[in-house]
Amino acid sequence: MKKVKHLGVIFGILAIFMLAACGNSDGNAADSNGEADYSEEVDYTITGIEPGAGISVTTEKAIEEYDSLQGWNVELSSTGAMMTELRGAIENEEPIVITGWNPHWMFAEYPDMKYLEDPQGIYGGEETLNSLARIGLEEEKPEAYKLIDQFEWNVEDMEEIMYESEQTGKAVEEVAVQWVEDNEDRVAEWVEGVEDVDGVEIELASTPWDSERASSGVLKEVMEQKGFSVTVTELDVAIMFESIATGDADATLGAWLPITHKDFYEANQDNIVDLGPNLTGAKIGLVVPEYMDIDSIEDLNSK
Ligand code: PBE
Repeated sequence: MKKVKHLGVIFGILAIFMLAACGNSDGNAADSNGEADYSEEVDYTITGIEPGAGISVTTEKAIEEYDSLQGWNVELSSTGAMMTELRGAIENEEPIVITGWNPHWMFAEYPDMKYLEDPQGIYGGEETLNSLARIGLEEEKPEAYKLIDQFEWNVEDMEEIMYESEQTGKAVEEVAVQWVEDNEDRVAEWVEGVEDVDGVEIELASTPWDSERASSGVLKEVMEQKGFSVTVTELDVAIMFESIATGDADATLGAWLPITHKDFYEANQDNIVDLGPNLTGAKIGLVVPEYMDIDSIEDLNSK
């Protein structure tokens, strides 16, 4: 009699589990349509990067603007930690929503990922990476200004350096120096009409991401070949903009515009010289693995 009772309880529990899993063979959380409720599975959390990053600020805005993201939060830590969580999720085919961008090696390493559509355009469309100079650089160090103004390359160049560094474990800066050696024709265009100098000092402000380690590393090498003495300093995005505006630094290659660094740009735009894009076709947004059966930020569910 006792045994039978227990069996009844067990069957009851089983039935509840089977109902919960209905229409969802993985047994994961399901919404009222019987589809996997990824939002609940990821605990309404976007896996993000460093707190000071433009993409982190933009993601806070997305959480404010999208009904589907009400009650969500973005977990801010570091790019390295986000990549570790992404790897773990993909290995187990678990859902994850990350803050993603190009240029980066994440899409070379994990090709089966997609940007979620962003109908409200919070993350913008195509981003450019702009070069900014301090006011007065053109007059005081014209050869530096000219070279920085002539520097431009593309997403594939930058990603090549980033991916090789990731694969080989070599520092991005070291791979950048090699890239300069291997791409003489490209470099020749940037230094066209630039006279050699004798130890003119240049302070390049940068940010702590491999994309900017690559561009700053390439420019530093090219400038040093022309006789400049270049220091690259990695700063928080906000400080990077301020350092150009106050004249503490001469220039940066790392302004992601018009969206990613919008607030920082607008706060400083009267005190900086915008030399325009050194790279076009960059992008930021929310990224998920292909095996997640959603296409848009609006396919997520509020808490
Ligand atoms: N990023 C890469 C940075 C700039 C470089 C997109 C992560 C950001 O500020 O969001």
